[in-house]
Order: sequence, then C-alpha cells, then structure tokens
Amino acid sequence: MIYRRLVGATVVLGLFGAASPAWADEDSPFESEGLVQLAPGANIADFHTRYGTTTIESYAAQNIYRVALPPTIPADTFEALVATDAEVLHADRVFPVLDTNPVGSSQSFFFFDVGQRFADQPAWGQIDLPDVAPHASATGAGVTVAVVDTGVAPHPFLAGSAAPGGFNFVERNANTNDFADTLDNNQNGVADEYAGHGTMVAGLVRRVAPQSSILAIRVMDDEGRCDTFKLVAGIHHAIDNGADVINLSLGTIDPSDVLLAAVNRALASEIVIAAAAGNDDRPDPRRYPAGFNLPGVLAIAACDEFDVRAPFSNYGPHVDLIAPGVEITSTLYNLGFGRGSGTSLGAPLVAGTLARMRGARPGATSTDLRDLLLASTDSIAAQNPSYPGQLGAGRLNVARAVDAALGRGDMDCDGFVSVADIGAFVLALTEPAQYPVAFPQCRIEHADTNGDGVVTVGDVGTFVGMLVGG
Ligand SMILES: [Ca+2]
Ligand SMILES: [Ca+2]
Ligand SMILES: [Ca+2]
Ligand SMILES: [Ca+2]
Repeated sequence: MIYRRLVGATVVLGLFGAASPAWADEDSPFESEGLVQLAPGANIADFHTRYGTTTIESYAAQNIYRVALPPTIPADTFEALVATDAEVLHADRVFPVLDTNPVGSSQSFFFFDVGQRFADQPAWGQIDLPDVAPHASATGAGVTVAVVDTGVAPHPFLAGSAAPGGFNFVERNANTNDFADTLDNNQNGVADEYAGHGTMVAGLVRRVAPQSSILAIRVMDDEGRCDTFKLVAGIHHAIDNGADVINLSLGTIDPSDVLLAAVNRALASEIVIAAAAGNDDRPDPRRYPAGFNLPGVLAIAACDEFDVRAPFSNYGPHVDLIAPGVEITSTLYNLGFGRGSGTSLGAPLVAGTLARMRGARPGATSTDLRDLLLASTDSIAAQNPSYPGQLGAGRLNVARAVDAALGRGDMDCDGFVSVADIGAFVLALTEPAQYPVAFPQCRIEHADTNGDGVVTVGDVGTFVGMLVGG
C-alpha cells in the first residue's frame, strides 16, 4: 500500500509539474485524513467504532466530519472503503483549497496602493458600473453576500457592512478579522502572503453593491492555507446564516462529493454563487466549485483593462463570464488599500452585481439571475480570437445586468428592450391605468427608465437611449 501511494504521488507531480512546479505539492491531498458526510440521524461515534477513525473537526449541523484515519486505512482507500456504508452520504479525501497565485508570481497580490486609485481605476468604466442614482432601487440593500475567504478586516470603506453571524473556521471562533501575524507560518519565504485577500474581495463587492451586507466567513489563514473541510463548512455556514450570494475566490482541484453537496444545497436555497475560475492558465475545469459547471454557479475568468484574457486565467467551456482581474485595487487590512491580480478579484465584481440584481428582483431564482447576467455581458470575442467559446458569455456589464433585473424599458416583460416595447411604453406614459390591464404580468416601474422613482416624459430620453444602445 505504501508503494502504491508513493507511485500515486509521483504521477501527480509528473502531470502537473511542468505547468506549475511550485504548486503541485500544494494541491496534494492530506495524508491520513478523510472527509465524510453522514446520513441524517447517523451517529459519528458509531462510524468511528466501525473504522477506528477520530474526529479532527466537524460541521455537526450537516453531519460532516474531517476524520483522522488509523494506519490500517490508507487515505487513498478511504472513499472505496465507506462507499457501501448505508450511513455515509458522501466521502472524499481532504484536499487543500487555494487561491492559486497568478503564474510566475509568489503572491496573490503585491502592492500597497492608494484609495484614489480604488475610486478611479479603469475597471469601473469597463464594467459600466453605474452611479447609484439611476438604479436607486437596486443597490444591494437587504441583500447579504457571504465572503468565504480569509475574513474581512475593519475598514472605513466597509463601515456598517458587516452582517451578523460570521464565523472563523480557521481558529474556530467568532472573530472574522483578516489579519497578518507577521510570521511566515508556512515557511515559503513570504510572510502573510494572503492576509487581506478577503478584505479586498469584500471591498469590491461593496463598491459594486454599496448597500449590500457582507457575511464574513474565515476559512483561509494569512498564508493562504485552507482545505476542503473548511470550504464546505464555510458554504453551509453561509446558507445557515442568511446569505443570498456566496463569493468563492478560491477553489480546490478535487471535485469533492461533499463539496458538491454543499453547493447543491446552496442552489436549492436559490443562493447564487460567484466562483473564481482559478489562475492556473488551464482550459479544463481545474478549480472547484467553479468547475462543477452548475447553472447557479458562475465560473469567472479574468481579463485586463482592455478585455484581453489575463495570461494566468483559467478558461474553457465551463467558464460563464469574464471580469477584470488584473491590477485591481481594493480595501486591505490596516485600513489601507492593496493592488493585485487574479480571478479572485473578478469574482466579487460579479457577486456584487448579483447582489444588486437580487435586490432588484427578489423573487428571481438563481438560474434566472444567471441567465439575465450572462445575457447582459459585452462580447470580447474580437479581443480574444484565440479563445472562441472559452471565456463564457462575455465581459461583465453591471449597468445592463441591473437594468435587466429591474426590467427597465422592457415594457412587455419578454426579457429584452426592443422596438416591441415602444407601444407599451407609450401606453404606460399616457394611460398608466390601462397599462396593467394590457400587461398584467408586468410592473409599470419598468417605464421609469431614468430611475428617479416616477414615470414621466422625463423617461422618454433614457428609453430611446436604451433602444438605440441595444
Ligand atoms: Ca508564507
Ligand atoms: Ca503569517
Ligand atoms: Ca421587451
Ligand atoms: Ca422616471
């Protein structure tokens, strides 16, 4: 058995070593550990009795356990061993969860930056981030975005955004601060290389959805260390604490059944997930949950400010859309700002957009929101001729996505603003009492195209602009 395990390790290095030698080890599963989700009502003590295992950590509400295996059970035999156990729903090995560094770099993000750049960076124009005013009914108010990451540090820009119920699965307490301890705990030559990651994610969510609430769930430490147990626990905790949107700027190479079950539970609750596609420069579904290719999980690749695919970004048919992820500035710990690159930084721009859309259309399913979001993207095919069909529907366009969720200008509620809406728009303006009779499935608010809260002739210009602008 030991011989087989050594051979297995060699194969992994051989497959992935050429592409990313520095990270092959970081993707290897944990030795002597298993991840198991028991059936409802099943008792972990009985499981331990059957297999000689012990609990390392647990998410008891979902009967999920990270277990230490006895020497008699090699980790690579664990899944097969328990597969026929009637009390086991799902079982996996335990894998690391990473926000892989952009290829060629040793850090997720690099520079301390200035707040002015946060306010002025090219990404805001690129994704057509509107002023709040025309979309005052869709600012993310009342919507909770779970940031499952390194935690979220206090920051003036994030003041008042914290949702109650955050949790720290690293230190297993309620302190969700995102901090640097100044030690190179994983001895890779860089201290605290991931401290601030979750705070940057939160800053981007709030910049896009300024009245959204942030549910901070810490699953990764300041060195970027996380595992599939903590990711799974973080997702369930988000579901159990009122998340409407979950941002996952991290992923694992293991298409874990326990992880898939957590994602499916989120989708069953109509929670929509924004997941970074990963930074391995690979065309296959390399990082999960992004790689699961589920309708309610948006897999997000990264582009630069010219809509060109970032050289580190994963791509492929499983990618849903692309968002800016190169040289992005956001909030950091110690009240400052940081700049970095990665699909990690594009995902929260999508999460924020989904928060605004959720607020605009509370009854929408996660699949509805996905469809509206993807239909509202801008094509970037011309900028990326070498990646046809590999970068999803297009580049995020916040204004159009929020418009679509609000139904602005779509007077016949067919999902599009077109010349077919002109007659209904005129009716809404001239005979507002007749409009709901003719279009009982629609809301007259759709005619408030300039977003000032009333339907008047002042909306004609913006309606025409929407028609002309497509
Ligand atoms: Ca380190
Ligand atoms: Ca550290
Ligand atoms: Ca229409
Ligand atoms: Ca108006």
